[in-house]
Amino acid sequence: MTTSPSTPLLSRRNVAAQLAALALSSAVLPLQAQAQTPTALRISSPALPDDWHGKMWTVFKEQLDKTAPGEFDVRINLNGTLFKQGTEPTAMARGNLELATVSAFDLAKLLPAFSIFTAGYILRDPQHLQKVLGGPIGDELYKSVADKLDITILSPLYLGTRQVNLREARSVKTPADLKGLKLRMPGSKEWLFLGEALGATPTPLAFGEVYLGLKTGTIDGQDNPLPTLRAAKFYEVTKQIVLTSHLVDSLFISVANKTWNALSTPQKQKLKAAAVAAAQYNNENRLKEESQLVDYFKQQGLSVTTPDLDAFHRSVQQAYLKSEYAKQWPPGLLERINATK
Ligand code: KDO
Repeated sequence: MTTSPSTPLLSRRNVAAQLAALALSSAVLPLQAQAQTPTALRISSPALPDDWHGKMWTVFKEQLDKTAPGEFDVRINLNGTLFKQGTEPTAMARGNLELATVSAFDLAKLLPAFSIFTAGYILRDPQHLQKVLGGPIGDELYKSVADKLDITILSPLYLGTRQVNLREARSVKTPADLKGLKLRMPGSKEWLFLGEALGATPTPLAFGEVYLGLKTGTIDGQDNPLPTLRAAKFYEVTKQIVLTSHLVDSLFISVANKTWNALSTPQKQKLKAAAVAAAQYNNENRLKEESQLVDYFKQQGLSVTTPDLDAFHRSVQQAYLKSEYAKQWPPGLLERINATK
């Protein structure tokens, strides 16, 4: 058989071409595979769509769509439609949910050290919150959350400073003036204790039922930050806001470890950056709105009053320090929080 002199060259070219094609396909395949099966990120939150910590999830999604196109399938479920308020950490630990905002109250149920952030008048203001939860104290606590609860905290955020909001106006100077008042709180014992520490009769009710509760009078009041009063329209069914500023409240953007551990390092960085951007969007807007809302509520006909804040501080702090909660705070943690400037 005669072979053409060009055959070896051709076949060498063929082999080289095949090898190049192979290398290309193996480099491209994982990307194609990723593009075909984006990681599902279901978000569950009780936030209202018109509240900043509801809107921030769109910021999160848009940022991920830009930085990691086709890698994630972000689905935002607000109004507590996917999981009930407060059940998100368990759903994430069980692998039934990927992302949520969880509160210190939710975490305290499972990790008692966290109850320090459920106690009234510990965090002084939004800046203090940011320094404590965004610094070494936060990092240490997030590590135990990851180890014990199987969820990873991506970013803390400022939910706002909680104020007491009443259906009927009354004179409130000290906690004694709230005696017998049915103050709605979310339904866990940590929340109910806060209501009790304020001097009221705490009444558990889910967030979604508060408007009607205020309208019909099954509750006499509720506590929430001013932007939430606006977004949930509680000002339509209440007559007074008492500026107790009893809790500088936070939430934590969290991801299930099952999801987190399956991500590549660049994906983890992108997810965290998107959470930080979302939190920042929430914080900036919430702070700005908080500073404007007193005037707005007055225009809506509500009376906005300031009680004897020293009396509230003293009474609430004593209630916590005497409680079972304080016994579970790691030694020195309160002092470190107080010393954070
Ligand atoms: C509420 O039910 O009062 C509360 O403010 C508690 C928070 O921890 C958080 O769940 C919040 O509701 C929801 O995100 C709705 O704003």
